[in-house]
Amino acid sequence: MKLAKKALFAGLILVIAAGMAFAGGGGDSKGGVTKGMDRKIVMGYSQIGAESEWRTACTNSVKAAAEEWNIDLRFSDAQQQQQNQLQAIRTFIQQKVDIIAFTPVVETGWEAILKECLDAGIPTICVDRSIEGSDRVAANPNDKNDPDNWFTAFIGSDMEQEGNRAAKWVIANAAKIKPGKSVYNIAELQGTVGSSAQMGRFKGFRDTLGINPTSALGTSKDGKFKIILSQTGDFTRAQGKQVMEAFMKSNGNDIDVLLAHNDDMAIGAIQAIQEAGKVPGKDIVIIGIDAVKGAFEAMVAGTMNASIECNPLLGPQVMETAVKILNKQPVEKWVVSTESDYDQTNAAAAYPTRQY
Ligand code: GYE
Repeated sequence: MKLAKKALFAGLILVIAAGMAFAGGGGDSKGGVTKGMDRKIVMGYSQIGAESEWRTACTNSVKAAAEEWNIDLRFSDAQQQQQNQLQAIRTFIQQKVDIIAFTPVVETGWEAILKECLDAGIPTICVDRSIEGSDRVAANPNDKNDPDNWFTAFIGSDMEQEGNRAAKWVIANAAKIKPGKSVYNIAELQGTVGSSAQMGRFKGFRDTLGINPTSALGTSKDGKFKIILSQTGDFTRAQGKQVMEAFMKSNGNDIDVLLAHNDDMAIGAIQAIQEAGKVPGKDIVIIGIDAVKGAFEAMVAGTMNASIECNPLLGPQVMETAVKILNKQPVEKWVVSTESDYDQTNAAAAYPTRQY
């Protein structure tokens, strides 16, 4: 710990010195240039899109941090399409940017483009969602075929743990809200299929409940929890509502608990539940993930029960890591976000301090 602090301190001095050099020895610029560079760092950033409140907060954080760090940001919105991300990254390579940051919409399909980045000598940072190898350091740093070398750092949450936390909350609270049931039937709205956020939350939720993590539907070993419906709503409010409408039509009287892989889908589902004549937060216990403002409003209003925080304010860490990488300073392979859980017992108190 002491050592880590020292390293951080030394890093900060270097970063400050670099910033001062760029600002002509004065000002409070935070970085933006590296040793031996007489211009701003140029960062290409491939964002997924604007599918949720969380994503908007993440984008705003990245843009604000780039300004604060005096980094020239080339921002590209892929509108949910991996193809657009690949194209954007290829353009960044052609433009010879100094560093590339990207949020992979899904986990797979990155090998070729990341090898192109390696060949061009452009380091990459994976933000928010991960790809294979995000928590491992390669045995041989020069082996291009080892996925552990395909990007330099990953900055984001532990999605599996978020699934664990959601399940823990259900185990501790479902019976308080709907007492006297021998089995709690669960419906699930999954995120974008194949994304690390969807896969991690799917597995973590089942693991903690004691349900087979390799299948969508199933019953816990103790027989108390049963996932009876599970479908993707692609992380959007509109699709969350649409899928929940179908769930209400087929099983409206059977659902006790809803897990939504993000708050936007939970908020869409709340509407569908109300339109089907049920009381969200009472007839159906609702848990979302993200802890965006919309979820706090719903928790305070009583229509949503809990939200597991996932921190989107990753911009400052992305910029700090980029400057370190370009200064050839050591960085963590995975910078894990720290997060909290919220429900109706603490939502009102926390709401005024929420930044997103
Ligand atoms: O939970 C969801 C978003 O990847 C963690 O993507 C992110 C997820 C987030 O659209 O709201």
